[in-house]
Amino acid sequence: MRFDAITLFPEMFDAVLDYGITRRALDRGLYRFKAWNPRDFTDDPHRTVDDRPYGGGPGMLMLAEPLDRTLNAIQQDLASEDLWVLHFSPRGRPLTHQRVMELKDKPALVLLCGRYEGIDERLLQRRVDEELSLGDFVLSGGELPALALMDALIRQLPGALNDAESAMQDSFTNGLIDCPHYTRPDVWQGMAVPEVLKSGNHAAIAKWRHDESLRLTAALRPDLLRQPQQETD
Ligand code: 9D3
Repeated sequence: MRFDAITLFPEMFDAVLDYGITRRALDRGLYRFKAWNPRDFTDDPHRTVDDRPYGGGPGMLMLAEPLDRTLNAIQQDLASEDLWVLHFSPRGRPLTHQRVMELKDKPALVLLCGRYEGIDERLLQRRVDEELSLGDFVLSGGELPALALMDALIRQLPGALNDAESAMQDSFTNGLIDCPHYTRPDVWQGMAVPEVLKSGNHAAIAKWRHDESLRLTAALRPDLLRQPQQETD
């Protein structure tokens, strides 16, 4: 799988790709990543990527032309491969686990990250396949949402997780909130670990964990109980 990010801040992507599971997956050759800076596709001395909005108002917009040229360069770089262009935007559809699992089947994702007040609408109309949001709160740009999608997607690629990580993931993506977890010591600041977890009775432990998942889901996310259970893949 291949990711190409269009961003004014390419270094932001190091924050995820240099560490942990996402780094290990890169080392294992499970995906490729390239960041493209639209500033490199300008031809004026100031390397201008933004301008003021027609009609007035605060803030600046990203120019269509440098982004169009960047997309053309990516298209050339990929040769025949089919591009799917994602634009991260507050107006997009909120990202879900289900959509992450579907996007896994795309061979090449382009992650278009806006800054300032956004992007000239004509570029979006001409080049974007899908708009995604991370939720109803305001960020400063599309880079963090793009990184969130990459992280969510890369950990689903075959071979990205170790056996233990995979087993854990399988039992916990069932649409319920995870049960509580405990490690040593046995008693910490007067609080003991639930006895059943030390009983060695695996059936009792499994039942306790499931009951706790249901209890926490009902208390914290009752909305999850009213929709069909989510599948892992
Ligand atoms: C004043 C109107 N705002 C639109 C709701 C302007 C505006 C806010 C935030 C314009 C751009 C941005 C930058 N945000 C993103 O690029 C973004 C985002 C977000 O802010 N929240 C949740 N998901 C996303 S995905 C991209």
